[in-house]
Amino acid sequence: MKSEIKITGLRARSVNVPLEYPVKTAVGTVASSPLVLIDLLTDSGAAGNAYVFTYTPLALKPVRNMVEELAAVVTGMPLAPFVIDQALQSRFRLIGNTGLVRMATAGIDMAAWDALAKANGLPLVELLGGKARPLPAYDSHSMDGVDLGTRRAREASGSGFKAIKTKIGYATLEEDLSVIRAIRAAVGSDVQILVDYNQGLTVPEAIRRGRVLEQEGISWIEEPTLQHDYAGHASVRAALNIPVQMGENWFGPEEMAKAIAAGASDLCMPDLMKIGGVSGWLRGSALAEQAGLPMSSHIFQEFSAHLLAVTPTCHWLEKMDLAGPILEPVLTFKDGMAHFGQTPGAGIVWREDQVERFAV
Ligand code: SMN
Ligand code: MG
Repeated sequence: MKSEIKITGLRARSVNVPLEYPVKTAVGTVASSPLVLIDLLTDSGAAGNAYVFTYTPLALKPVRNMVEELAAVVTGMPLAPFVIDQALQSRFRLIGNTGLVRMATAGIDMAAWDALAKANGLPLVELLGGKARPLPAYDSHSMDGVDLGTRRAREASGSGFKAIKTKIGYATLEEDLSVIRAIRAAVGSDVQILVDYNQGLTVPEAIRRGRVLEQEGISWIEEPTLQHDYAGHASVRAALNIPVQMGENWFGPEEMAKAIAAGASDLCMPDLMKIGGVSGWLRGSALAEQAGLPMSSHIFQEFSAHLLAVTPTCHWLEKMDLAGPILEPVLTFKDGMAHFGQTPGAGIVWREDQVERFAV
């Protein structure tokens, strides 16, 4: 491993990428994909590429500015992700390495690991000690209603996906059921249906609706109540026979550890950015292993494929393409499996003409 490599610079650009389908949730809609693109430059010639997703264009500038502010901190440091992570963690001890700060530091962590893999001529999965292999992926849809929901589900199962996720939390339980039953009729009994409430229900309402969903053959119920209410999730989990899923909103392994201690869920799905990048994910995967929690990914499908392949309790990869228009198609899907690992790094290759087109 080439340890004498130095970081020579850091560039951040912001884009707002159109989505084929807006991400409609019970608590709001993501109409486009605001991304901060990070390039970490090194004296080896290898550059680390990564993006962070800011959920709303309102957060694009602050996150980009934070990344740019950190350029002065990391320039001159060795290309050693652990060293960089420790330096950034200690620098933000007082303010708290959470929220937009964590999003920026996680993006730098991803870019550092990508650069290190490239400098060693390895796919990220191999730098981490693993081997690329096809991974089971589910196609992640939105609060699409009956017509679009069944159309997307039929297309996904027709292209080989063995699981699809739909977002629910409509005004009434009856609407939830009508969408689930229409999708079930469209995909048959061999495709798993996952549902995501995106924190939209109170604990009593989540238990009320969950008890009815138990008859529908649902494979997981995601974020049924407020994401920070670990005790509330544990109450829903105790009341239902459907596995409770959560994790996309854990900022750092520290929040994951608290949720696990509270018995909040049967499954977990950290978000690569919020959990703290590759470094945060690796720590989280150890927590999941010790707790016996199957671990899935949340968006960030390109890096997440490499990380799931070295996650002891590897479960599902979420296919939700938030950066496709600005990336070369390195990660591919066939028969419900994600295929990756043919190029050095995590496989983030900008389509510069499209980056320019969607620059903000
Ligand atoms: C989700 C919410 C917001 C943006 C992207 C994805 C969702 C999921 O909670 O689990 O995919
Ligand atoms: Mg979710």
